[in-house]
Amino acid sequence: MVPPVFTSSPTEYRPDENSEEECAPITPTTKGSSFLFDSSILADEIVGHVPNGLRVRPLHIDDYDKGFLHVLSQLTSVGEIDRSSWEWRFRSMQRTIPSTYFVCVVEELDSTRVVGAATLVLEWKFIHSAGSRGRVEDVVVDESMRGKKLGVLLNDVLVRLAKQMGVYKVSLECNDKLIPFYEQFGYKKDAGNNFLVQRFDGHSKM
Ligand code: 16G
Repeated sequence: MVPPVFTSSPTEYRPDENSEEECAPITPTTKGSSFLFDSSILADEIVGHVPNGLRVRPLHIDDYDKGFLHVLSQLTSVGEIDRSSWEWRFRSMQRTIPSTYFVCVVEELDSTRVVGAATLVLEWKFIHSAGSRGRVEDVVVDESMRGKKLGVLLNDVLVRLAKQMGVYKVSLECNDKLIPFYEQFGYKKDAGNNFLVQRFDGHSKM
């Protein structure tokens, strides 16, 4: 049985008035950890079957040296991220309360390389009884590992994780040609709703 982590219950989070939580501490489950989130959240029921030689785990602070950013660069622009920027971003994501960032990676055990990644972001709301919405982001598999269904593995993990977290919906953005791929995990075009964007990075997409 996977322990419930955060449900949509508004009673779930009750910081002690005298605690130091106002300055965004590391959450109890990640205190002293180098994982982005508590690895017990990725229990067998969430992860499912993983091919031999691989494992699915939370992002780790050492993944800076294990190819995580190289994998992300196969999705979009990553830019220059030095080690201190990496650590700052990692720790700030790790400290969110309630936990917000669930970056999951596929690691190749022999090489300890990161060969796939996908992120569930929880957006905490007032609507839906102070509930949360899930957003699936930055799903990418290293080019050397394509065709092994690691994208399916990661998406299955994130949908199960989103349900476990108690989100009222989970959504993602993708280009037209990937719609059939994502439909297999239960996503549908949201009839009548559209994704609108303004870009400030000078990139345009057809
Ligand atoms: C895709 C990704 C999105 C990512 C974006 C980056 C999935 C399901 N979607 O839409 O998460 O942020 O690409 O592209 O992985 P951008 O750099 O043009 O925003």
